[in-house]
Formats: sequence, C-alpha cells, structure tokens
Amino acid sequence: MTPGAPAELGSPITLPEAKRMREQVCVMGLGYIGLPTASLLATKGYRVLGVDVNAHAVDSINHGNVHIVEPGLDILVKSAVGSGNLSASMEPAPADVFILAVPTPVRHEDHEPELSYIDEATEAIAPHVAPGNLVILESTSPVRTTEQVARLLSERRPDLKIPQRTRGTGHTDAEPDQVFIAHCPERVLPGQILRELVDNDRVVGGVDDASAQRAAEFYRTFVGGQVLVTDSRTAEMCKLVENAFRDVNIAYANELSIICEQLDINVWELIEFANRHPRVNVLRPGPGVGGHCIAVDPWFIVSSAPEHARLIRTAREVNDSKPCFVVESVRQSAERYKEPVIACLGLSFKADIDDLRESPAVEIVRHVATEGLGTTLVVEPHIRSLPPALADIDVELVDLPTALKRADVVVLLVDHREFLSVERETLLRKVVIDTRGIWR
Ligand code: SAJ
Repeated sequence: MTPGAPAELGSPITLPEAKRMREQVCVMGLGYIGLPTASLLATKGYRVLGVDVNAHAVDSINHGNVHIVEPGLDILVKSAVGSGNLSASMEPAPADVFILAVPTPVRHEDHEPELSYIDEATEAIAPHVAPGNLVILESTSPVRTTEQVARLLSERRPDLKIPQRTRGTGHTDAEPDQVFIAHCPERVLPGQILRELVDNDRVVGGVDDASAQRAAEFYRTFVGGQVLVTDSRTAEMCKLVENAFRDVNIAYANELSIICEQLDINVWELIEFANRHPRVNVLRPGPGVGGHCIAVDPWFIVSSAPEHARLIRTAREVNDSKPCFVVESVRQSAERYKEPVIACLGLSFKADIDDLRESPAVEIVRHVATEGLGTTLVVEPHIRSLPPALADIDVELVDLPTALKRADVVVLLVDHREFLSVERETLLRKVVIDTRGIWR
C-alpha cells in the first residue's frame, strides 16, 4: 500500500491473512479509543478480546451494541462481533498483543497526572503476558510512563525478559524470548475516529529498538498512513506537543477576544482579516477549551518540567479562565432586566457531539444558575436529560424555539449545526452573547 493512502475498512493490508487470523489481541479499556481500535482489528482478521471494568459496556458490546456515540461505530462493532472475532469481558486473557487504552486524567486539585488506571491495567495483564508478546500503551501519557509499565511488569513477572530503555542503539535484533514494550499514542479526532484510525500517520516508540520495530510491524497491518519509528519518550512527548500546540494557539485567540471586547473591536472580523496574511493562522476564540485531551494533556508537560513550561502553563490558565469571562458578560447583560431569562445554547465541549466531558459550556451554565443571574434555560439537542453537574440546580432543559421565545439574554456556547440556522429576527430585542462567532 502507498504510504498515506487511505485504507478501506475490511481490506487486507500487509500481514498474510493466515498469520493475522492466528494472532490474538487483548485491548484493555473499551472507551472512545479502545472500542474503535478493537473493532477495527477484529474486522482485519485478528481475534480480539476487549476488556472493560464497566459491566454494562461489556454486555452491550457482546450483543453487538455500542455505549458511546461516534459516527459509524455502531455498524463496525456489529460487524466485528458478528464475525466472531470480537468479544468483550471484564477479565483479560492470554494474547499475542496487549493494548492499554485506559483513561489518563489529571487531578483537579493540582493538575498532576492520574496514572492509576494504567497501573491497574498493567497489573491485570501481568499474569497473562508470555515471552514474545507485544505490550502497547496507547493512552496519552506523561513522558516515561511506558518505561513505568515495563518496570511494573518486570516487578510482577521477574521470570520474563522485559526490556530496559535503550536509545537509538540500532540493535533491533530481539533478545530470544523477550517481551516487546512500546508506546503508540492515539491521535484521532472525536467525530472522525474511524477514518483517522486508519488514515493518520502513527508514531511508534519502543522502550528498546526491537520493541519499536515489533510494534511498527503490528500497526502497519491496519494503518494506511505512515508508521514512524522512535523511542518511547519521543512518542509520548510527540502526542503531548501536538495537543499543547493547539492549546497555546487557542489561548492566543481567546486572549485576543478579551482584549478586543475592551477595545470594542469585532474579534471575528479581525481574525478573518489577519488570516489573509500568508503566514498567519489564528484559531477561533470560544467559551473555553473542553474535552478530555487538549484541556488535560498540556498539564503533563507542565508537570514534568514545571520551571520551564511557562508558556504552556499560561495558555492553560488563559483557556481555563475564559468561562469566567463569559459568565461576567452574562452578569452585566442580565443586570439590564428586572427578571432576566437567560437561554444558554449548547452544553457539549464542541459542535455536533454529545460529549460533555470537561465542557466549558457546562461550567458556564452552572455558574449562571447558581449565582442567580436569572432564570436559566438550556438547549442541548444531543442529550435527553441534564448531566449530574446541572441536575440538582435550577436549570430547565428546553427546546430551541421555547428558549428563543422566552429569553432576554441568549448565550451561544456551542456551534451545533441546529443553531447556525436560527433566524436573525428571533434574536431582535434580545442581548446576544455569541461566544463562537456564528451569528455575526
Ligand atoms: N477549540 C476552540 N477553538 C478552535 C479549535 C478548538 O475553542 O479554534 C476548542 C473546542 O471547542 C473544544 C477544544 O478546543 O472545546 C478541543 O477541540 P478540538 O476539536 O481542537 O480537539 P479534540 O479535543 O476533540 O481532539 C484533540 C485532537 N488533537 C489535535 O488536533 C492536535 C485529536 O487529534 C487528538 O487525538 C485528541 O485531541 C486526543 O485524543 O488527544
């Protein structure tokens, strides 16, 4: 296959079909990364066991159903389970390849990485790992985490030959009977996971060179993009750098939006014009940065080099402070009314998805309601009931026409497709706070 050319789902790639049919893969964690990866591998001929601590997820997958929303995933899971190549369980089992795809959040109180899920997954597979097996960490992780997986495995299984970190020695010959340990960070965009899983280039880093080569060989069996080979620390840092790059650039846009408000300049027009310069590409301001990736991963860099990561830390702080700025604008607008009704449009962390994790919109709505700025209405076309963070406070989930009819202040928080087509006349005589710049 030509490097970079997209691979069709279900088409054979490089490993002979017969070899792949024999290989067993155990995927630890069946979330937004683990489940699509497990299903894709199953449709490529691997025999895959997906493992999760969530009994409901395990049960629904075994019935061919999905517990998360991602375009095309339902069809892929159904076909993977139907082929007999994918099953789910709460317990791991022996395999040729183990993939760890468990969450790596940061602690809210001090922004330090929480790596207990990786430790637990490593402990769980340890009794099943055998000589010649490949263990891959896919979770986005702070630098040195793959080495920590290797260390923990060798403590639990002193009988195995677990590699130590070697860097670019060029000795790619494997030790007889060694275990291979590598990192290959996922890089897929929620909403486009199935396409990006196949099409994106992958960075594969080994604890030693033999592990890097073994892992690269595995990814080349189902990835259409290029597979780039390095050591595990570079692969770990590469993923963090990608997300921190985006965070820093969004912080620049968010800071500009605050400065422009003070100077009475339309930030959207300003950015549009600045971006006409051939070497300028300012991103879009918003109500803040959400999701479980860009709002989290830069902290991993800060945590490993706190005295040097000054720009990266500041960008995080700028983006984290943007929801307060939006709440302040709502407060000032609401003060013009005796009994203000405030309609907040959107709760998810970005457009056209149902994912509310780390969403600045949820934070803003919570503050508007709990600080008593007015009667608070919420429109979110992708959910049926309010999330726990809003369940016990005075917030009404309503449909769009109801919200627009009743509101004095309309706060656009997410640029969902449904909101783009709002008739401008319905906004007349209301105060509009458009944090995404879709109605200008
Ligand atoms: N956002 C803005 N302005 C922009 C772009 C984004 O405010 O111009 C906000 C979004 O509204 C959202 C947040 O940033 O709240 C993040 O959204 P996103 O679409 O930029 O990224 P994610 O978090 O969905 O996915 C990212 C991707 N990383 C990069 O693009 C470098 C994806 O490729 C990663 O795989 C994913 O993080 C991950 O899993 O780490």
